[in-house]
Parts: sequence; structure tokens; C-alpha cells
Amino acid sequence: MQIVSADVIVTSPDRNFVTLRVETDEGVVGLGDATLNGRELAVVAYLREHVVPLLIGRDPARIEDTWQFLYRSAYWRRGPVTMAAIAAVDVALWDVKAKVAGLPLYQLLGGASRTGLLTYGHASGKDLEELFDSIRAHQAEGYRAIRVQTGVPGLKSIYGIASNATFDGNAGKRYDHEPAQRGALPAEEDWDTRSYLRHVPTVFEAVRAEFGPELPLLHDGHHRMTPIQAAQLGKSLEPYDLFWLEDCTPAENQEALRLVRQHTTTPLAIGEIFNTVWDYQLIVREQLIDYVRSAVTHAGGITHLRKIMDYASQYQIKSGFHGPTDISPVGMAAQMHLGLAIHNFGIQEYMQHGEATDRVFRQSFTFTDGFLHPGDQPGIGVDLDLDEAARHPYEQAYLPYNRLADGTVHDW
Ligand code: CS2
Ligand code: MG
Repeated sequence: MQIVSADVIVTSPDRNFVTLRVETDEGVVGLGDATLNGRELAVVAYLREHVVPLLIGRDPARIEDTWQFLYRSAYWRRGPVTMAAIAAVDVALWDVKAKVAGLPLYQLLGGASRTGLLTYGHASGKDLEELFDSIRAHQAEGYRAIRVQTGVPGLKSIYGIASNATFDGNAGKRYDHEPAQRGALPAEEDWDTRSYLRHVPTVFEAVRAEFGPELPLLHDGHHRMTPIQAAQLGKSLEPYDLFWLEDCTPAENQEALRLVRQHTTTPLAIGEIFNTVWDYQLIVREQLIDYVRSAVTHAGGITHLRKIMDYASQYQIKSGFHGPTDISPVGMAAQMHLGLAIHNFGIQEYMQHGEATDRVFRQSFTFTDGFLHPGDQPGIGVDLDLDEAARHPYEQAYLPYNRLADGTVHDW
């Protein structure tokens, strides 16, 4: 069998998505997600100009060899653009291999290690009343674990707060927070860590008082604290028994987590912006995190994320794969198959896509009573409607950025 075509499909139903579609000489189609929020076209160019020419004529069954070829022959390694491009090829080839085998992908990855994938959803509110309503709304949808993000008094706009009418076609319906905003320039937001550190513990105290001790609660620090501030927050949240505190500090300097670990037992999750196992080497080896947050789409596909999870399993570190709306249904489905098969699964993030997206990407995965399941269709279980995709051309969109009160640029 040979790959005879490889197309890069760009569509923007509710938001921008980039999908690689490979086809073999026997008509078997494989899909891979290559969406890099706010930098989508960089991956499109990398794929179209540099990778697609290398795929034509290749044997789609040689997945590991193709991975190594794309990683090593590029000479310039790692990084979000390269690893998203390699991820799209990898997942598309796994999709083809599973379809040729007539099996759902998880069966090729060792079979199911569980009956479903515990998920968490994004509850948020600019104040406690709105937040409580959002938590109840997510529980009513079946979510058994809830990520809590709130507004901070004194700050105009802040990460993670759903606003009405996020998606043009669904005005009035309150949607999960979609961070990328359509427009020619990124929006500037304001930030103040001391106000945030004073406010967040009071929110979790109120949520525990209202919803009790059992409900698993998660929070995303979104890379905004210094190590000692992250340690302070982790410690002040200990009484509220969080499932995890995520991205508490930028982790380019992996050693930064030593100081956080020194001061708090709040479980830590990191890695949604990590792209390779090398980004995890020290923090896994020194047991400085409890959950791996990478997504299949951004960490070199199924082939590489499985290696990261194998490494993490030696340290009893579990998965917490990144699952916001900027991971397309193709990327979500692929990581559900991996999550179902690996032993050290922890939890899966699940922000639900908009209706227009669901018309472009027909999915066979299910969300029942708080658990996701990839389904049992051969392959990864997602089909791309090319005509529907063509109806939604790309629209420039950027993630916001932060400035402090004195004008300094800060992590968003
Ligand atoms: C976030 C994301 O879901 C999360 O944990 O950190 O919403 C993140 O902001 C976006 O994926 C950025 O594109
Ligand atoms: Mg996050």
C-alpha cells in the first residue's frame, strides 16, 4: 500500500482547525489534527511545503519509521510547529492502520484498560453566583469533575471565563471559554498576581461549602505565577483538596517545580505547551508533577505521547491530556483511543465543540454520564465532510496577551 495523496484542510466553523487528510492507493483515508491555536498557518505551510512531498509514495504502515524520518531528517527538532506537523502525520497513519485492520485504534494500542474515560469540564463565572450556576450546568450534563475558573475583583478580563455569545452562530448560549478571538490583532488583558492569590482560595472555600468535599475540583494557573507564588497558592488551596493545580508556573525552567513541591502537596499538572519527552525529563524523574498535560496534537502524535506516558508510568504519573476546543475532534478522538489503552490514565479534559464544528467533523465518540469513549468504528472514528469544511474559510484569530498595571508584558 502507498500514500497517493496528502491534503491540508483548513476550516473555521466555530474556530480555526487544520487537518491533514492522507489517502492510500487502496482508497483508505487517514486524518490527523495539526491545529496550533493562533499560529495555525505556520503548521499549514510546514506541512504543505515540506512534509507532504515526503509522504507521497510512502508505505503508510511504517509509522515509527515515518515518525523518526520526519523528526531526524528535518535536522531542526522539537518545538510546537514541527511537533504538530509530525503529530498530524502520525495520527493519520494510525487511523489508516486501524481501518486496514478493521479495528478501533485502541485495539491496536493494546486494547481497552477501562470502560470509559473520566472527564472534566470547564465551569467558570465572573462571580460566585455565575460560577455556581456553571458548575450545576456542567453536573447536569454529566460531568463528574469540574475545573473552576473565576473573575478576580479589579481585573477587567481574565483567562477562562466563559462569556455569552462566544460563537457567532450560537449567540445567547453560554459557552465554554474559547480563548482565541477572531480579529487582525490580539486582545490585551490585564493581570495582577497578588489580587488573584488573595481571591482564588476564597472561591474554593465557597465552592466546597456549596458542593461538598467529594466533587473533584481542578484549577488552571495558566503559567502566571513565579515559583514561590505557585507554592503559596498550592499551600493555600490544600484545605480544599484539589484534584490538581495546573500550569502553576511557566515550566521552561523545569527546576522551578522543586520549590513548589517543597511547600505544597496539592497535585500538579503541567505540559499542555510541551512537545516532546525531553520537556518532561527532569520533572518526571524528580517526581515534580502528578499529571502529564500534553495533547496528541502537540506532542508528536500517538507514537510520541505514548512514549511520554510509558516514561511517566515508571513514576506513577498519570495522564491529563489537554482537551480544549482548539484540539479538533480528530485530535480528541485520537487521544481518547490512547487514553483508553494506557494503564496510567488519570483524567481527560473535555471542552465541547460548537454545532458548526460537529457538522464538519462527524464523530463516533460518546460522552455518557461523565465518561468519554472513542467508539468502536475502525480507525479513530471521525470523518471530515470536505464540502462542509469548505464552507468555513480560515479567519485570522489570536490568543490574548497580558500586561501588568505598569505595562509589563506578562504570561497569559
Ligand atoms: C487551557 C487552554 O484548557 C486549558 O487547560 O490552558 O484553554 C488554553 O488556554 C488553550 O488551549 C490555548 O490555545
Ligand atoms: Mg491549561
